[in-house]
Amino acid sequence: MRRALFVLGILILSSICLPACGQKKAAVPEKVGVAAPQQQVQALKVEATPAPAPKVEVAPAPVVEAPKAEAKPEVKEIILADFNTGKKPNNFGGDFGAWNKDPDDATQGCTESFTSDERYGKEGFSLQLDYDVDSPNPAFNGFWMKLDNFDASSYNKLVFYVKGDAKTGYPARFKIELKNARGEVGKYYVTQISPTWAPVEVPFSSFDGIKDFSKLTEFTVVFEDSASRPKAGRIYMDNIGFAKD
Ligand SMILES: [Ca+2]
Repeated sequence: MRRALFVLGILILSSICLPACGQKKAAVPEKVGVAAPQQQVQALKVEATPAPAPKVEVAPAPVVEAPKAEAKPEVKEIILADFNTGKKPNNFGGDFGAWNKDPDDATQGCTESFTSDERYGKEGFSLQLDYDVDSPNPAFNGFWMKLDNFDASSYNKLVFYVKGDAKTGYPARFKIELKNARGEVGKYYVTQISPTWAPVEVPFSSFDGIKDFSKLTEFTVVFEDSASRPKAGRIYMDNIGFAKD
């Protein structure tokens, strides 16, 4: 009986122990055999993991602005005298002519005439002024043009073209004046004289002695014995007017 129980106990233990031992034995090669490929797979996976793309900072393209078309200031201009008819009056009916300080002094004087030989532009005439201030007496003379209360308040400068005559000689400077109905006389010295036509622009603010340009009565040119060298010479003028820019 004891033996039978012992055998039975052995059988029971065997039934419990043997499957567990079998599993242990089988687990050893299984762990070893599976572990290596897993590491390889993991290694491969690591290798296969795509590296993050390096961030390449791209500098922003410089903003290139299209060149802007330069807006030309609108120039408003009116020509009072282009002398293209070759006779008086001016374009607005204003009379003009030469004047002399002392008509009785034959040694000095100024005369006006028209010429197509030295005109500014392709047609018509220009104003020719021949002056002589070579006198034993104080001498000055020049040119006048009536403006008939012309309202120039919407403009801001007097404009004209001037040219000196290289054959006769011409002054380095001469005086111009703008007079108004208030009795103001604005003065300015022109120095842009050369043997070629030169544009002259005199801002109203450059006239000394006049503030009101709403009723202009006269424009004058003055050749002075103190300022004119040579004391006798010739200039040409054309396209006298007003402009605003
Ligand atoms: Ca002309």
